Amino acid sequence: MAGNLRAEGSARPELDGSGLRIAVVCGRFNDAITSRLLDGVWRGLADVKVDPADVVVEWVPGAFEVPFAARTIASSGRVDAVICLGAVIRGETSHYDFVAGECARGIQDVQLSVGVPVLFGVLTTENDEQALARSEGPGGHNVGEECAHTAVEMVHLASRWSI
Ligand code: INI
Repeated sequence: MAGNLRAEGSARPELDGSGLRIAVVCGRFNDAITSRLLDGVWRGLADVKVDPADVVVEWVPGAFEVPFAARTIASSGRVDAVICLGAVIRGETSHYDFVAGECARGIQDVQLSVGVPVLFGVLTTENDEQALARSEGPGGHNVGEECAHTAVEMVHLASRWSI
């Protein structure tokens, strides 16, 4: 892939997620968007041969709750990666900044402290149009789909370096 160009929906052919156990934590807030991201996750996991029977989906109220759920699940030892989904869309107050910022910080904290890949599939956008453009259907740009591929890539990286 050249430069920073995105390759939407095109998993690297060598990615093989068979046998991996994946959890998805999905925020209900703005669920018109997060359900599209979740559809993208299912497509992306199928691309890389993850068995749907090895996938569990946990819904939480909103993006602010995502890190706690991700930490609980990642610490259980029962999954190889956690994919976090949410949609934080800017409103008229500063609430957006706190929810988006704490969600991103929390997710990074979880993966660094627990040592399990935790994927950031949380959209932080100015408006609905931007969120729709990042949660498209088959063949389009979908951050959930990208996270599914990246989850498998990072699990393999971790296993190459584990003793
Ligand atoms: N949660 C979101 O996932 N997206 C948002 O845009 C959002 N806004 O704008 O308020 C949001 N708020 C709820 C938050 O995630 C928590 O569920 C709530 O604050 C209770 O802790």
